[in-house]
Amino acid sequence: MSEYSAVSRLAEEAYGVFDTATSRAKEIFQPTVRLGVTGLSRAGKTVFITSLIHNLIHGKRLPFFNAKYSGRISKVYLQPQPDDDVPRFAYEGHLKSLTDERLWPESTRSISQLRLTIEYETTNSWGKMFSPGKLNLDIIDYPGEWLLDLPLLSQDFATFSKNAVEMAKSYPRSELSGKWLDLAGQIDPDADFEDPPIIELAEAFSTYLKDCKHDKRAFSTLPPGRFLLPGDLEGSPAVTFAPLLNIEGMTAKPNSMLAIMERRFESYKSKVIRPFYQNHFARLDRQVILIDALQALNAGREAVVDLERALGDILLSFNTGKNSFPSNLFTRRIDKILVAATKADHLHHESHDHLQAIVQRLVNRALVKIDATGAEVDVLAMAAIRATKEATHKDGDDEFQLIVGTPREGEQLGDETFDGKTQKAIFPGDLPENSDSIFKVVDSDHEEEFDDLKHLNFVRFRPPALNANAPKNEIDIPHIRLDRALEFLIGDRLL
Ligand SMILES: Nc1nc2c(ncn2[C@@H]2O[C@H](COP(=O)(O)OP(=O)(O)OP(=O)(O)O)[C@@H](O)[C@H]2O)c(=O)[nH]1
Ligand SMILES: [Mg+2]
Repeated sequence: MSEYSAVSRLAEEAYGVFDTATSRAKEIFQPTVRLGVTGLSRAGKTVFITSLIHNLIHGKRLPFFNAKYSGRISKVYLQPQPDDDVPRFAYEGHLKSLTDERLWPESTRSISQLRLTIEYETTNSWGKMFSPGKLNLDIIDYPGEWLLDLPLLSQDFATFSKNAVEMAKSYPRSELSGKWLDLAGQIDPDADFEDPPIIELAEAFSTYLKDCKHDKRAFSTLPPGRFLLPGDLEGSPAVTFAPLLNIEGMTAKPNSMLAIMERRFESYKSKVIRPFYQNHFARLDRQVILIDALQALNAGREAVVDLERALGDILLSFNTGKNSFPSNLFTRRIDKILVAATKADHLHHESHDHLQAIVQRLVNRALVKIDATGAEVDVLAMAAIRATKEATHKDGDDEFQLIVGTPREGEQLGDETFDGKTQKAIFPGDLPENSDSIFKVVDSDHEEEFDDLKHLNFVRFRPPALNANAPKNEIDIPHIRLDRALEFLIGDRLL
């Protein structure tokens, strides 16, 4: 069976399971939006979902979320989640760490979900004759690394190897891939299978992927995603393989190194990627992709180039690209995608639109590269939780726009190291109104610095002081533009 028909059958199976008459009937009586929230690790998924849930249930400041602002939402509450085999999103625990300890939630490394029900008054007079509107909102948090695996479904081991090796040989990843490539060069694909060299090679390959991830140039992730976060699979054959060199056109001899690698690669597809695709991805209706654009801008040109590439890869999975063959099967359902640059509270509000414009341009460029069609894509610069306030400092005729917050312990700015307890006013600098200079650097084919960004001061802050002892419904989580995100994502389903 060709790769194409393999994937199209997979898609049919997935829709066959979920698009049955019963589930369609359920959908009429219990309208549900399945909202996926993803982003590479540390992008801000957990913080975003925690704030979104809290603000939906208790929020008071959501002027651009029409249904709420116009008073049509009567009640929002948590419900038992629909899938019993998926971990629950630990909303209460995350909220507690934010409010009681002023600590950001711990990193979450797997999928989780939660269901909210929104009761609202419809604007439609026909609807009003029946009962108040009710919308279930299923929120699914999953690592963006898993998304980057989806293109592997359409690849065989030789293609996967070729892509991975090409990427590893190109600068700057070539600085990190030497050990693995050397070892790979010593493997004879025709030799009889032996576990120790495969384990050694797979470890060197994982180390290379992890080094890329942790490099200060903030590279985004390369597949296979579970090599970074293997969880229960750690040590199992499905995550113990690695790309091989020069195997194009080769037919694997039985029981050879190549044969075993091919088999394990196929197991990874069938045991890891395919269940994620069928059980979760294929069932999403709307999607938020969080990106840490500020971190990439701060890290320099390579990081921005890499972010743009990763964004293209991610958007491709949502079938915004018509060239990728499986893509048109992927997004039968997803009709709206929000790309949100989180952590805009690191900048003064005058720069928020500039950040949004930079992200819009990154997204447009990524969409052009993948020849996009399909879902509606919107872009937002926002902060799910606003950790800073704003202030102005006057020095003679000059006015400086400052942000005020508690920098995290150990953060540095100039000669100062912060203690994590004291509130500070910081001049964050502003992003240029016109991003041409930034993209000129991005498009240059050599190491170059962002001259326009040199004056920026990025400091990571602790969460804001929230009134921890107050009843939950009185805790107001400040945000930037979360209401606009809500309006884009579910506003049309609350009419
Ligand atoms: N100031 C500010 N910082 C944020 C915001 N959202 C996230 N952060 C920072 O980004 C870090 C990562 O946020 P998380 O929500 O845990 O990110 P994640 O995508 O869930 O990360 P993983 O679970 O590791 O994949 C936090 O620890 C905060 O330091 C925000 O709205 N404002
Ligand atoms: Mg998380």
